[in-house]
Amino acid sequence: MPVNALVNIVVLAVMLASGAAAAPPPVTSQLATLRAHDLATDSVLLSYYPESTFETFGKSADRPVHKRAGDDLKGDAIAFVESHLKLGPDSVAFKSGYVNDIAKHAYLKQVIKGIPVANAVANVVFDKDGKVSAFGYSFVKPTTIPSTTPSINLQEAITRAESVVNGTYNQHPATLEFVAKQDNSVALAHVLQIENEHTGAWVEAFVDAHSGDVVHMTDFVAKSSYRALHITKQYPTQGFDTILDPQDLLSSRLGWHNDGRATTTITAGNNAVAYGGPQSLTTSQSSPILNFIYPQNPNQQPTTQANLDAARTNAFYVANVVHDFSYKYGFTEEAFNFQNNNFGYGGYGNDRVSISVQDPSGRNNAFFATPPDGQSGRMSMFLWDHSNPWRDGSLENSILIHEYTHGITNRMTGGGTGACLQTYESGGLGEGWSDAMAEWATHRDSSVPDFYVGQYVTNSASGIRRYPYSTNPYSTLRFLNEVHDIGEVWANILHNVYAALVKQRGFFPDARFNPTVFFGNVIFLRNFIDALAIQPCNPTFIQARNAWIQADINRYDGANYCILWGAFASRGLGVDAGNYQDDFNVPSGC
Ligand SMILES: *[C@@H]1O[C@H](CO)[C@@H](O)[C@H](O)[C@H]1NC(C)=O
Ligand SMILES: [Ca+2]
Ligand SMILES: [Zn+2]
Repeated sequence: MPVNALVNIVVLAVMLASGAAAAPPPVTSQLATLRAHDLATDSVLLSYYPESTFETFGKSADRPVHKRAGDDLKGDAIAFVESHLKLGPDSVAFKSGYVNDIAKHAYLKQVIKGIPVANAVANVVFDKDGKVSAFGYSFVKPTTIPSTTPSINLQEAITRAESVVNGTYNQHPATLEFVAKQDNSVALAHVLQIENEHTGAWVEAFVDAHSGDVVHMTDFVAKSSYRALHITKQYPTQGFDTILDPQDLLSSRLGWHNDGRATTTITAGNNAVAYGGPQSLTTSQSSPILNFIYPQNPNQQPTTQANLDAARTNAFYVANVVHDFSYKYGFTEEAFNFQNNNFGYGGYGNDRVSISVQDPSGRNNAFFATPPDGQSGRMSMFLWDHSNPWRDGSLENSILIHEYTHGITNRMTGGGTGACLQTYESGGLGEGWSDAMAEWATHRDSSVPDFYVGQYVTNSASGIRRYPYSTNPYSTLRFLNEVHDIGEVWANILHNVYAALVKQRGFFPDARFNPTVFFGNVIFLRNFIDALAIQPCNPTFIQARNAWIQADINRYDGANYCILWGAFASRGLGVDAGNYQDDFNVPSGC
């Protein structure tokens, strides 16, 4: 091994955290490239994500055409990236990809000396004619490359990661990868997953295979650090319904209680399992005739058997409904969704969502952990103690939808890795999409009232966000370094996009079941889901907006171009917005 591999000591980006305070605020320019992780060792690890470049090609005739004629997505994508970025052969590896009704998506990784670079990725979108319609990449040109032969073995790396993360290696197969660092070097790393059921931690740790330091981390858990606000009494505004056969058999082929191997009569099926207790204890409730009628008694604690059963039933119902309608709009097996059995339609199975209702590991919160395709998403729902009796997060649909949507956005951005919404800015987009999806699901007609999250669980009129929807424009990001605060800005932008589309294109009440009609609320969710697959890894607000514009061109030939631009521009994301400066201009012709 060359000597310089040993002396190339990794400069760990660790800073002392002040007591219990959260990670240090990044300077604005780093919102899009960094994320701090608090470590068990009372220090902070700054993970670096090379900035993504994102090109969209609209419908201009001279956009890049791939050079091959075949129907070989892998070969076409590699050929395009290598030629477009003028790279030598063997610089790019295909990671995942799929074809849907309007586009072909390929997700790739940069390769150096035969080893993939975990955070240097690319995605190419081809339209039906094989023309490139979008291209995102975060490739690097490192100045230092260590030896590709590890100096420390996997077992040592596991021991190191377990102590730094305070958890246990979960036996998911480890890999050896490069990871690009902020100092323009790459580190050779053992990449392995660490979990801690008691703290809810679930990360992918990158342990430098030469120095033994943890140099990078993927956090699979989208944390919801909800704000506790003043408590004003409020009753749930909607009563319980008795819902018959809600499963959509076009999305869930065998219904909600059959995974192709067995039929269940409990809250367990192909898309989700909901049970009371911690994540390790996958029990579920039994109901002999699929008759989940458990009246909730609001005057008793949520932990009574009847109330727990009501909560499990509701969590199972909501997760399956979101599975079914998001499937219709493109979150399919091939697009890395959550199902045990994929019925031969591609993607990895055995990853239904595992919902722990009244999970004892936390309170006044909820989590969703999104590991890569093929490992179950984990939704942890907690009790809330702002009132007496306490309230159950699993009885507030908006919180369930918010959490499940973390799974959708984390899986669809970047091709199923769960590793592409890691920066502050993209993490904030993630929170925004989750609220926007929860809002989308509530609409029953063309009115667009203010939207609140968490009114029930907090027993307060204002809920858990600072505003029902934020009136702050894009430039507010300059002052924010917390993903939920950033998410409020994006959720509000999408709230305005939704309102503009519904105003111009009308409202279709059966949108959950029919994504093919041309109505505002349908167009909104189409572009929402389509854009996730188009945008680059760790997108910025600007790139997320550009992916929406391109998505509309791909599916609707840009029919909503000016509506979208008008709405984005109204919140500061106009054509000349950038560097956290607002711009309110729309393109000429709009
Ligand atoms: C480490 O994990 C244990 C549970 O496995 C927990 O009790 C403890 O508080 C954790 N320590 C830190 C510093 O997070
Ligand atoms: Ca899957
Ligand atoms: Zn969230």
